[in-house]
Amino acid sequence: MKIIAADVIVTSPDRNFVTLKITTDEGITGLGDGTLNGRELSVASYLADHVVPLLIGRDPHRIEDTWQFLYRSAYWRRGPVTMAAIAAVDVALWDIKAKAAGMPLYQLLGGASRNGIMAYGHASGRDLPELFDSIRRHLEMGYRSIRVQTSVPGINAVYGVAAQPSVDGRRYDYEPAQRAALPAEEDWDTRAYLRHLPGVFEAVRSEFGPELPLLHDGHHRMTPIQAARLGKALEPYDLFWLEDCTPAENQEALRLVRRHTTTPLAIGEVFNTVWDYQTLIREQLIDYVRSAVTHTGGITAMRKLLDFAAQYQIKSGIHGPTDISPVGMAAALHLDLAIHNFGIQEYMRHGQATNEVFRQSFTFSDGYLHPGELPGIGVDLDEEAAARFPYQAAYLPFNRLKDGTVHDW
Ligand code: KDG
Ligand code: MG
Repeated sequence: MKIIAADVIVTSPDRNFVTLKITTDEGITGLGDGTLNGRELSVASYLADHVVPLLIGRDPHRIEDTWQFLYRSAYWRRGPVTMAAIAAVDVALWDIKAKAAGMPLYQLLGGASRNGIMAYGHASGRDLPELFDSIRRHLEMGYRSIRVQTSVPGINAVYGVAAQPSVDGRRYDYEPAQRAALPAEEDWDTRAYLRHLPGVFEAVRSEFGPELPLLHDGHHRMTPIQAARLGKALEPYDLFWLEDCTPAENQEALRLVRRHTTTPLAIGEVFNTVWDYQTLIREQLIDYVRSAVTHTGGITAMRKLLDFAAQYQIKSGIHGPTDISPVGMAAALHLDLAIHNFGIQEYMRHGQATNEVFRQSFTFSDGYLHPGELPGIGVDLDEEAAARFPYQAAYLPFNRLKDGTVHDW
């Protein structure tokens, strides 16, 4: 088999997505997700200008060789743009291989290790009644594990808090990227957040009881000592995980957090290679790996990363917000089903327009996702529908403290 074409499709139903479609001389096609929120056109150019010409004529079955060739032959390694582009190629090739084998991808990865994939959804509220409503709505939608984000008195706009309740899947519960020429400015105050959050979890636990798995995302905003304090304060509320408690560019910083708290820690949605996790995994400084298949070099690299984590009893918690396309999401689900050290999968749901462009076969019921039994990853792209939604500039917000200093968002 030979690759005869590779097309980069940028479409914006509800939000921007970058998809690579690889076509072979046997008529089999494969899809890969290369969406990088707010930097979509850079990945599209990296693929179209520098990767597609290298793919034509290659044997699509040689996935490991293609991965190593794209990673090493560029000379310039790693980084979100490069690794998202490599991921798009890698997932498209796995899609082709599984279609050629007539099997769903998870079968090629070793077969199912479980019946379904436990997923968590995003509940949020500006105050406790709104938060409780949002949790109840998520339970009604079938979620059995819930991420809890809340407004903080004194801060105008906080990551993860929906401004209004979602209706009929027509809008996301929370979509941070905004369609505009410039990124929006938000505000932040870590002391106010640290004062407020434990009381919120106390209220949620007393309303919903001890069983419900609860998660929280700190979104990189704390210093290590602040993160240590929050982890300790949240211990009575038995979190499933505290995510991105600090930006982990300094992996050693997690030693300090770990010394002070037994709250489980999840890190890595902005990471893109196994090297970003070396100290975190080897010293067991985290409990869950948050990388996305889309941002960490695809199935090939994620499998190696998660196998490394497995040796240290660290589990998966694959990133699955709306900026992972249905293609990236489906790829994650096949991996989730196959690996032994599965932890949980984030599942935020796409809007109606996205579901028109990407026809998916994965299912969600009673808290569990399943990738389905179609050969390949099980997602089709309707190119006519995609063409109806051209790219629109959209950016994630950024933060400033009260005195005007830029802070991590
Ligand atoms: O593009 C940024 C989002 O992917 C990120 O803000 C979502 O933190 C996130 C999460 O945990 O889903
Ligand atoms: Mg996060």
